[in-house]
Order: sequence, then C-alpha cells, then structure tokens
Amino acid sequence: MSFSVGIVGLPNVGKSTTFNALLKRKQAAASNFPFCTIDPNVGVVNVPDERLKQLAQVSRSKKIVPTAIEFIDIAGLVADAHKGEGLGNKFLSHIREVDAIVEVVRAFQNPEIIHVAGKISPADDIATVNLELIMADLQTVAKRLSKVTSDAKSVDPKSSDGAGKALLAEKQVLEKIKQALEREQAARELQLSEEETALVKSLSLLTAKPLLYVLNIDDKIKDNPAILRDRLPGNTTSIMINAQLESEIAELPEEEQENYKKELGVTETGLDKLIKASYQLLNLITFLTSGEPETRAWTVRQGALAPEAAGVIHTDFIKGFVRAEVINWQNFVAAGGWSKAKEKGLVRTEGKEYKVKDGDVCYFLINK
Ligand SMILES: Nc1nc2c(ncn2[C@@H]2O[C@H](COP(=O)(O)OP(=O)(O)OP(=O)(O)O)[C@@H](O)[C@H]2O)c(=O)[nH]1
Ligand SMILES: [Mg+2]
Repeated sequence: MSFSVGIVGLPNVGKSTTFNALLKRKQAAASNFPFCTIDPNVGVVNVPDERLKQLAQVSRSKKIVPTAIEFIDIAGLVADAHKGEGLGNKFLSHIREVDAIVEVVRAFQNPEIIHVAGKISPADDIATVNLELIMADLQTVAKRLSKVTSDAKSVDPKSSDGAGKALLAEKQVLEKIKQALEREQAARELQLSEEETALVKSLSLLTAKPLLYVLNIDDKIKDNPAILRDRLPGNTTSIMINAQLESEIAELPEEEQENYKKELGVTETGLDKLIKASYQLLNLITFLTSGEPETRAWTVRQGALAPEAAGVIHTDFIKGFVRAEVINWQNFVAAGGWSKAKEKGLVRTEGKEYKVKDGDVCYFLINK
C-alpha cells in the first residue's frame, strides 16, 4: 500500500523545482519556460523520521528503512484550462488516483521568471487554480450525472431493489456536489456522510482530496503574507518553502546539509516540513518495527486496528494475526531494546481490537 500526493499549480511556479528537490536529484526538467513539464513525473520520497536512528542504535540494526510517499509532478494549469487554454486540463487525469494534492503557489518575485498571468499575485493564482480544479470536477460530475439520470429513469422509487436504490442515492449526491461546484465550492467543503462519500468515490474528485498549499517564497518574505493567510479556501492548510534554495541544499552532500541546518539553527529543512505536512494531510500514522536485521517505519491510516497494521508488513498477516506486542518508541529506547523492555514489564500484549498509535514499536505474532 503506497500513498501518493499530486503537485498542481500554474506553470513556472516551481512545481518541478520542488519535486526535484524532494527527489534530491534532477529528474524532472525544471526551467524558466512555462509548460516545461508535459508528461507527469513520478517519484518515491522517504519520510524523514528522527526516531529511526535512535531505535536502530538500541537494537543494533544492520539497516534502517524509512517509510515513503509518492509524489507526482504534472504540467501547469492556466485560467480556462477546462476550455482548452494552455495544455488544457486533460493531464489532471494523471492525478485522479492520488490521495492528496499539494498546490505550489508562487510568492517569490524575480522578474526574470515569467509569470503566465503577467503579475505576481498569490491570491489570484490560488483562485485561478481552484476554479480550474472545480471545473474539472464539474465536467466529471456532469458526465456521471447524465448517465445515472438516464439509468435511473427505469427505476421504480417504490421498489426495494438494492441496485436501483443505490442509483437514486448516487443521483442525489451528484446533484448536491454539482450545486456546490457551481457555487465554486470545493467538494471537500461539503462534509459528505460516509455513505455519500462511498457513492462518489470512484469519480476520484480532485476537490474532494485533502489540499496543502505550498507557498514558494524568496528570502525577502519572512512572515506568512497576510493576503495568503486570509484568502486560503476552507479546510486547507499551508506551509512556506523556498524551492530554489531547497533544491540547492538538497544537492549538497548529507554532511554539508547538516552543517547548513546547524548554521541556520533549524532541525529540519523546508522539504522535511513539506514531506511531514503531506503525511499529516493524508491522515497517516507511522508504526515501527525494530530488531537486529532492520529498524523500519511503516505507514497506516489513522485509526487502523492491529491486524490491518500487520497487513502492511505482509497481507497474509491480516488473516493469521494472533496478537501484537507493543511499546511506545521512547520507552523502547529508554529501556534499551526488546528484551530489556520485556524484563521491565513495559511491553503490552494487544489483540485484534487494538488501535495502533503513531510511534508504537510493534511485534506481531502470526499464525502461519
Ligand atoms: N527565484 C526563484 N526562482 C524559482 C523558485 N522556484 C522555481 N524557480 C524558477 O522558476 C522556473 C520555473 O520552475 P519550475 O520548477 O520548472 O516550474 P513548474 O511549476 O514546474 O513549471 P511548468 O512545468 O512549466 O508548469 C525555473 O527557472 C526555476 O529555477 C524560487 O523559489 N525562487
Ligand atoms: Mg514543471
């Protein structure tokens, strides 16, 4: 199971620069040329986790395996992309399947870098992209609604036929979403019920996905510009990074990167922040396994029960799950590893109903 994040934004705002920095290498072409990216770039990025090193030390692990998320860098959107402007919006289909969206917004000045709208205005850019995502969803919803409406004509509302009922229910949700989109409201703002969400899940609506704004700033901006703070649409979060600087830091050898962070007095780079924020956006938690062969981070959705977590390691573990031995990572490190933690009675035994917590070190007992 891997989680993925799609990067959207206007052309030339620093999407590929951010993506490259994330991958720590120049995989995607990034240049001062709007629509530089045409085909999507896909990359898997390790999630930084300071806990791993400490766990590996007490377990004398031979290797450390961080968990990862996938990023997809796509072409830039422009106003009226849904009418075919720029490259159109067909490439949005490349990110239909992602779990969350990161929108890069240009807040850096530099007159040499062309802005497709001719002026630097983060709030306007946000509105433009927002509208294009809404229009893309509106096209999707309208198409499905017309099919569902025609199929529903033959359904007798009084009959107890399950498939017919589902069709009518779907029609209702689609109409609700369509009205919201027409009001220029994102589907995520509707707060649909679980049943409603399930009915439209297969449409993979872009505006229903969690959204994180990445404000690409330069060193002249110190504080979150008020215009952005006040104008971000509902149910969204934002972080600031300097993509250019981040991509330069990312190219330095590991040791120099550490020195650089020390000089700046920071414990994490903007990229670390971006990866972590994306991870949080996805509502994911990390549990850990630690032993001599390896210390490893694993990802599950928040609220996952122990068998589901075991299933991330191996799908067969779901069926064979017997129980889990669990200890919080700090206690694990303080105790000095599995056997000492057990001697001190710090390891708990948990069953099938246990909700895994972020930072749990787990050992699953499996009936094979
Ligand atoms: N000064 C400055 N320049 C930047 C920054 N981020 C990106 N750039 C420059 O802006 C230009 C466009 O960057 P890209 O990363 O290719 O932009 P993009 O959003 O992927 O663009 P398209 O693929 O065309 O949609 C490049 O010349 C970058 O070097 C930044 O933070 N500061
Ligand atoms: Mg690009």
